[in-house]
Amino acid sequence: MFLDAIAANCRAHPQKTAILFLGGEAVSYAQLAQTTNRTAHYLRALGIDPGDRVAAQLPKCLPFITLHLAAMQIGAVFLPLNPGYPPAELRYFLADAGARLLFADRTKQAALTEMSASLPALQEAIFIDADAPWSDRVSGYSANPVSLPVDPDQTAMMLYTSGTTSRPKGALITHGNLTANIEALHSAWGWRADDLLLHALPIFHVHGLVVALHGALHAGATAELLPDFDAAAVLDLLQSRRYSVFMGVPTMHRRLYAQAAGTRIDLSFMRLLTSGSDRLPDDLFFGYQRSFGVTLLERYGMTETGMNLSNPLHGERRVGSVGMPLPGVRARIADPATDLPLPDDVVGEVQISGAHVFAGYWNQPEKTARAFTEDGWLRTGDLGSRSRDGYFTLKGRAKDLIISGGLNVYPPEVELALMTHADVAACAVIGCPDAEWGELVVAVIVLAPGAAPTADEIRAHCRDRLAAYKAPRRVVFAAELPRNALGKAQKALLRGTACE
Ligand code: MLC
Repeated sequence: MFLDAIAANCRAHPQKTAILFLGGEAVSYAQLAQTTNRTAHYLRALGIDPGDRVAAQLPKCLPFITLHLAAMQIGAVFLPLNPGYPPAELRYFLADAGARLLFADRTKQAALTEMSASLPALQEAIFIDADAPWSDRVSGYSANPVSLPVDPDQTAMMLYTSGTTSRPKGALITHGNLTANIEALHSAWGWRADDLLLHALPIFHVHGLVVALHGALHAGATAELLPDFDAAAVLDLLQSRRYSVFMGVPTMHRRLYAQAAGTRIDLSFMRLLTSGSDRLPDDLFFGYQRSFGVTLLERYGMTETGMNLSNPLHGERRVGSVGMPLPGVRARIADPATDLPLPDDVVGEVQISGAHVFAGYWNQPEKTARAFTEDGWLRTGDLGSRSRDGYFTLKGRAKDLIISGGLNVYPPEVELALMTHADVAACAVIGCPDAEWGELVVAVIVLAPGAAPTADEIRAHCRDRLAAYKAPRRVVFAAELPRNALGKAQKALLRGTACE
């Protein structure tokens, strides 16, 4: 399993750097193993049993990583949470998951203490100073692994994804899922022990955690972590430290390309530059070839599955395509109405099966059942087609979803927040195309009679209730919303009028 691979790397080269926090501490494989083991004992001493949910709303730091690995070691369920969630959103995740522990940044203590005390399942909220040495906190515990057998079917992580019609749901990712994913990526992308990864992604999503960080640790490679993405810093580092691997979302690649400003910067020494979490625009694919002398490798995944499809490491990386199924992954294009497979070159729903596909949604048997076809394939909600030679191309979404900067935003969630504003009589949230962000969240609002709030007031209202990336970038006031016979807002029409 994935954890066994890390343990083997610790034995094979204990002194090698596993993780370097750029501008901060270096952590060897031996230190990572020891700190993880001590943290596992610490969690046990706090009363954490297999299956208990351990939540972390922390920046990119060693405590986050060791809590993640330690929770998995003892069969607990790790629940990573975006530090940008305001208390109202955080409360929902903790309550829904029935989290027993929350680890949060010390700076959040005042804002979260009262909320966490109101959650009956939450035994304790532990506030930590992410910069203080984590080893101090766990130094009193044994450095040997906790010997609790962990089964591949046990849940390792719970990752919240929003829904088109409901509040966010916790996707249950098992140890077997993680292992299947990482082994597939290891062979498809040729991960090597001498790889050097520049990690500039958030660490609480599949992309940054499972694809990038797990990938490096599983290979026994070194991951160098930046706390945030900054295009100038990343471009300098890629050249000066000669990384072999970098992974990003299209918005990051757009900024790196803009940073190069048309000059030729040779990155051809890099082994692997990937793009994912949103579709890669063609001009960026070609722009990278011209500016950096590299061909981006585009791949396709989702929270519920990790990675599904990828362009090849060797062979044709096809512009506009997300490639072919990874080893162990089965992918098909099916008619979304009947779930019957469609011929090549016909657009239908992308459906996936394999050992990497999640176990279901936490406490949501009906939603889990709806996510799968009768013959067990996962309905991704993404539309696409497959070429005769096996390359998949995404063509849109069957679901009402906006992707902005590689983050999924579900319009109904934003609409719910907007409707709690007294001045909003009706609203529809749409995604408008944007060169940098892919799409921007735009709210079209019909005001209550006599109301005259400013767009900034509306945005501030959303930001109090939702993470900043979900808040509308633009607010358009309208006299009415175009509606269909069923009374539903016609978003396709709105996109035509409200997106400039
Ligand atoms: C930040 N903002 C966003 C945003 N990110 N708004 C919309 N969409 C986003 N993705 C907000 C900020 O809060 C800020 O608001 C304003 O936009 C400008 O911020 P910024 O400083 O320019 O943004 P930055 O912090 O640089 O973030 C941009 C980014 C980041 C691209 C680096 O969004 C990012 O790291 N994206 C990657 C997301 C990711 O990892 N996705 C993987 C999901 S897993 P204000 O109001 O304060 O000015 C998955 C599966 C798979 O999808 O296949 O990978």
